[in-house]
Parts: sequence; structure tokens; C-alpha cells
Amino acid sequence: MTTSGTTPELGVAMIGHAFMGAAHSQAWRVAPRFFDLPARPVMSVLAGRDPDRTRAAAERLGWAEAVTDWKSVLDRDDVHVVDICTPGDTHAEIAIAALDAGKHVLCEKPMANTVDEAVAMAEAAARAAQRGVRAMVGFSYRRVPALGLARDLVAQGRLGRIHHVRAQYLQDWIVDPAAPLSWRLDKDKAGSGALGDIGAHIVDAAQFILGDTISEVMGTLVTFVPERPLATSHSGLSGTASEETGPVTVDDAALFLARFGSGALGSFEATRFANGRKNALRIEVNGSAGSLAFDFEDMNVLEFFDGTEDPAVSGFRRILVTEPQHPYVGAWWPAGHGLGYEHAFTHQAVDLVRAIAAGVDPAPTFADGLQVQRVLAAVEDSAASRTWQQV
Ligand code: 4PW
Repeated sequence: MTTSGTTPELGVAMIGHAFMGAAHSQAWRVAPRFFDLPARPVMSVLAGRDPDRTRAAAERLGWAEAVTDWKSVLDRDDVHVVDICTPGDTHAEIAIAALDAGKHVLCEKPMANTVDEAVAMAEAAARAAQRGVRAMVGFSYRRVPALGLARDLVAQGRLGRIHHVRAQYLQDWIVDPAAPLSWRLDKDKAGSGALGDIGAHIVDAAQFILGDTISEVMGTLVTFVPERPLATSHSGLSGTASEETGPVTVDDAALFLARFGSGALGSFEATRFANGRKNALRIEVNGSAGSLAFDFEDMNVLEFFDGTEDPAVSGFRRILVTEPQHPYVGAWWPAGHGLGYEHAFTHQAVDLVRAIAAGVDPAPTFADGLQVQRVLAAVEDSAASRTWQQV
């Protein structure tokens, strides 16, 4: 951190400037304006491959400088945090180099493309932590206030002993066979398909809410459309299709059963073929004393059933998670005004800055990211062998 005036400054270098880069830029820009932070993030430099596109993105998203060599940011004294928003195939190299150079790291999910890469990253993070350098994985949905409240209710014992977790992440952006081959459909770039891109989010969300980890899985993977038009350009999740086609090398959908350490049973479904479902991250938890349910398409609501109430008047109730008492909400608007997709990224930036200033490891750590990677790998092994696999 650099001290200028009374509040120390935390220089940020972001690598990558597409969909996730835009979400992270918004977070860095907004976090110090709404939250009382112990250090002020400064959007110092944006790194990307193409000079013109990187310069244009830096201007649009609010970065002071643009560079094309990400390694150059590691030598700069005004850079304290490296924020990795690139596809998964580059996460390990960038994160390990940044941590070894003494920079704090925020890395988009899934943390890596393979367990071996994730192990090396977790080792680098453990080495760095001894020097006060912090590393965090960008599982942003755990920063949605309703999921924070869900975790609090479970931790308070309001659900009793947990029996079931039912988690789904449903999207439909490639249900059309003419949708182009984005990098998210390329195993070399993305590691896996729906499994790693969105399945990783529900694995993290479920483990976060329960405060428990998955110990065993049995799953299957499917690729419904094995060949697609190549993409000539990318925009958000989609892009423009060319005449030429290429193979889809990842899963379109992933389905698996899971056993948690506590004995709870889970079912997980991640698909980009759920026609009509745009970003439905859903999770239902059933315990001996109650249940809760969440759907990201109605993200300011948590449904809660209190099984200890008089059955004559009990039932699921919709809690509007927009009160100042709810996680993160007090920093925003008056009660009832609601938050959106981008706020979770702001909360993520806030938690990282606070952890760096406090000298503690920010959750989810790289060890947590490695554990999720092991779950994903176990699902792939299970799909290949058609057997239960230990995580
Ligand atoms: O991280 C996720 C992405 O890779 C996002 O939160 C949603 O799913 C939107 O795109 C994918």
C-alpha cells in the first residue's frame, strides 16, 4: 500500500477486459464511493493483448493506463493488487508470477483449468501469505446479500441438521446450434464447459451456505451440439458466427449427486441449454428445523421456511433481503430498493481490500479454490468411469 493523504492507496492492475473485466472495473470504481474502506483502490493499469482494444477498454472502464505485456505490471511499485480476468488457461501463470512478485491477487473462477495448476497456485498463495501477500478466488455469488443471509441462518442453526441441498445453475445462451464457438466452449482455454464455468459457482455457493465440503460425487456430462460456427468476434457471452465450423471440446451440461462431510445429500445441475432460463442460479436447502430457497433471477429475495412454527400458520415466506441489517446492504440504498448482478463484484472488492488492510486471508482462499477444482475433477472422473469418486 502507498500512503497519500490520510487513506493509504492500493494500486490495482487488471489483466483482461471482456465481460468479467467490465464487472471488476465497475467494482473497483464504485467500492470506495459506497463503502468505508481502510485503503482506497486506484485503477492504475489495464493489461490486454491488443493495443487498440486495450486502450479503448481502459478509457471506457476507467483505467489510468493500458499495457500489452501483463508481466510489466509486476515490476511496478504503484501496483499492489493483480486482478486476473482472463480465460482459465492463463490463471496459474499470472497468479503464481504475481504472488511471487509480492502482489496480492484476485483471480476469476474457476481458479484453474486443472487440479495440478490449482495445487501450484495454492502453494504459491501459502508461500505468499507468509510475507503478508493475500490471494482470493472470484466466486462472486457468495457476496449476494441473500446468500450471505442464507449462510447466517444455517450457522445460527435455524435449519437444524442439513439433509438436502438442491443446486442448479441454468442458462440458455448456446441452446441455438448456430451460436458461435466462444472460448468458453474450448477445453484448452476454459478447462471444462458448464461444469467449470457455472457448476463451480453452485459448488462454492452450496459449500459456503452449509459451511461444509463435498466429499464424494457421482456425475455425468453431455455435449448436445458437438460442432459450431467459429466466432469472428466476441461480445459478453456470445459473439458473431463465421461460415467455418469447429468442434466443441467441453460439456454443454453437467449433472451430479454429492455427499457432504456432514452426511447431507446434494444434487447439482449446470447447463447452458435450459431454454428460457437466463441466469437462474438456484439453491434450496432442507434441514430438520427448516428450509431455504434462492433464485438469482429474483436475487433480492430469500425464501425461508421455519419448521418450528405452528403448522397452522407456517409456510415459506419471502424475505426481501434489502434491509440495512442484511449483509452489505447498509452501504447502499434505503430499505426495499434492491441490488443487482454487479453489486456482488463490488462486495468482493470491498472484502479483499479489508482483508489486505487487516492482514488476514480473504475467503475464498486459493485453498478453497483448489478444493472446488478437486470437486470438478472428481465429477469428470465419475462421468468417465460411471462410478462414485472421492474428492
Ligand atoms: O462467472 C459466470 C460466467 O462465466 C457469470 O457469473 C455468469 O456465468 C455469466 O457468465 C458466466
